[in-house]
Amino acid sequence: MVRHGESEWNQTNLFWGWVDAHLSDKGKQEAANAGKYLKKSGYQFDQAYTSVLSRAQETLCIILKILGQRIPVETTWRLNERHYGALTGLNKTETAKKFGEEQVKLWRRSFDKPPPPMDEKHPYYQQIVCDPRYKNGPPQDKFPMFESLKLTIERTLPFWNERIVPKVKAGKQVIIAAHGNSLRGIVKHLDQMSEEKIMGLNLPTGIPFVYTLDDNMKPCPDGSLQFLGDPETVKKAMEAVASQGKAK
Ligand code: DG2
Repeated sequence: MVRHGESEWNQTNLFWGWVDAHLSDKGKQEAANAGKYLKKSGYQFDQAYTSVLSRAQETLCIILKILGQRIPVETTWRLNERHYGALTGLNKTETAKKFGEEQVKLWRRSFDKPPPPMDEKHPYYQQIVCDPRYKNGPPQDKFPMFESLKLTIERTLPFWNERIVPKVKAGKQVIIAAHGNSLRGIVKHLDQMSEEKIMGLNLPTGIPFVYTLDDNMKPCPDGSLQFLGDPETVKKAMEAVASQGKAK
């Protein structure tokens, strides 16, 4: 699995959610580094999965190009970033100054406390709701206006169980290029992490992590959340993501 490389909005520290964004130059470089690391480690994949958002698709495309692989790619809104509701488009530091770091941490990392909903007057409402990439779902009457991690997991897991699990059980190697919070949801599920523990997990951009699963789709010993990268670099990248919500 890999969280997409830095996007233009990660760069400017905005809540991004379902707004589409492209990779920044740094993000393209991160994706290329991820591809090189995977190649050096000997990875080859049979099937790829990604969200309907450009930053995840561009990351996958760069990685597969470096691996020299053309494989089936399935895209789904169910792997999208969580919907950040009314926070979408706001600067994370400014939001922490206005509402306090604790509140922003709860909005970003709590399991079930959602951000305030996006209403029809929100500057990104039309762009998201009318985007043709959502013509195959979610259904209009269930179109989210906000999502907590809990709600994100509830719409990601059906795809995991119905589309990804059968491939893995058939012995296929799969790669998932998605987002900080849709991937945190999958990690929480696989590692049966508590609500408290998942609060402390910040996934860095563009650093792949590997799960090796047994026949019951449980992580094998040492088969859980193995980052492909120098541990010090991974640690710093995780801390940098956590500190995006500081009021500094
Ligand atoms: C970020 C995650 O999503 O933000 O929507 O702002 O993975 O698509 O860049 P991504 C966003 P945090 O939950 O880390 O604040």
